Amino acid sequence: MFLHFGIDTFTDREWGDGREDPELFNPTELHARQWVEVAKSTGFKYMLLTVKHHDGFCLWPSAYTEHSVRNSPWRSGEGDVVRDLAEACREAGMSMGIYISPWDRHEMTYGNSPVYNRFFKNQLTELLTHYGPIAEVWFDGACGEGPDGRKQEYDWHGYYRLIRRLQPDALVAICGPDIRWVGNEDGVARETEWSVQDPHPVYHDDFTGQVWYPAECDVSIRPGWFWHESEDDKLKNLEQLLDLYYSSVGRNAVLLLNVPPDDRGLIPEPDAQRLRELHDAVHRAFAVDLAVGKQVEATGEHPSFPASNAVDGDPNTYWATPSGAAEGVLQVDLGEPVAFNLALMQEHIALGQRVESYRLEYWSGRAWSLIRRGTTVGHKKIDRFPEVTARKVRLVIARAREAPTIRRFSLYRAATPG
Ligand code: FUL
Repeated sequence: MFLHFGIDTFTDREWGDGREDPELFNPTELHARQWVEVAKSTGFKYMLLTVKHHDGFCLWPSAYTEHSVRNSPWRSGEGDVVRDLAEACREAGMSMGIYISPWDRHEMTYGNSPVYNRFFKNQLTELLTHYGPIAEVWFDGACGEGPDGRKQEYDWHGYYRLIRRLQPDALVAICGPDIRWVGNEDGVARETEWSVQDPHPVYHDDFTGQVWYPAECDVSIRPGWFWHESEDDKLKNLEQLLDLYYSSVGRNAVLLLNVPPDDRGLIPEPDAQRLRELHDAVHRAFAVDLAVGKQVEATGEHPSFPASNAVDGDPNTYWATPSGAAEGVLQVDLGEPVAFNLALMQEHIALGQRVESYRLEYWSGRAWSLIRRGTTVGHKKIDRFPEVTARKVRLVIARAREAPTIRRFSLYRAATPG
């Protein structure tokens, strides 16, 4: 869950200019536990808070600036939103990440590169040492200074080294080496989505070979990233959110869905309600795996990794073709004609991402008929299609970079939403 919250929440803007008075920051009921409760009960895995957006206003009492919650009336300047969220996450067993904007419109030293880099690293150090484990550091790439604006050379390598030293398990996202921005803010991955990528120019300059660099899809439940009263009735509907789920999670990516707290400091009830609807719909769709435990046959089966591993319901086992065999067919006999409209596939990504091209087919009684053609699978691929009723279904892997490894092949019948 992405949480855009800050001075913009009180000024009705998307990008503050850094001249906002900290006096404006005054959430009346801020309760980070409510954010975490909403997230946890609707299936989210981690929280990512805008601890500093482009306006430079810090949600924690940074010792390096006056532009923070410390000079706000909220809790008489004694509050710390980052601490509140860290505690709520710890209690709930939820991970927490931070979005900290490198572009800082308030900070006077911005543009004086070495000085600002020191300032930025000092702020990172506060965040990475005072709040327990940080799972993700999210660096967006926005800068609206324009051609005549201040020019700051970021010390990316220095930032990464600092993060690796202080929080070795933290993933560095977007302008960073671990998690790749999918390239749009619409929550939509490509049909072909490789987690294996050429080295990222920001970081892997001197690296030859390929890197594991999976995609994350960020998108907001509302038109804007920050809360605006005028958008209270402009939430995405269930169908739109389900589409986003299938076009991100269903395409080998992570969905980072933004749900902005309001000026009370709470996630508004309509947003929470919409998340419950999404959670219920996803759970209903994937409640019964129609392929699990069914009879399978395969052409291309490694003796130690039989095809039945793909339908045994165990995420730790997988079907593999013999070494060097970059194609294979997994055929499932459902025992009787069964209706389904979703297929879910997963590769055993501990061995990399390999599948380049596949087909889903069903036996019509006379011939194999095409349901869907696909390219990449990766961690997870979900295909949606008009309902098919058949007893025999097969996954034909037509091409792979190495012997494919499939840890899951599942079929479902989802109700159409609405
Ligand atoms: C961008 C920012 O400019 C937007 O305001 C928003 O925070 C988005 C997620 O990242 O870079």
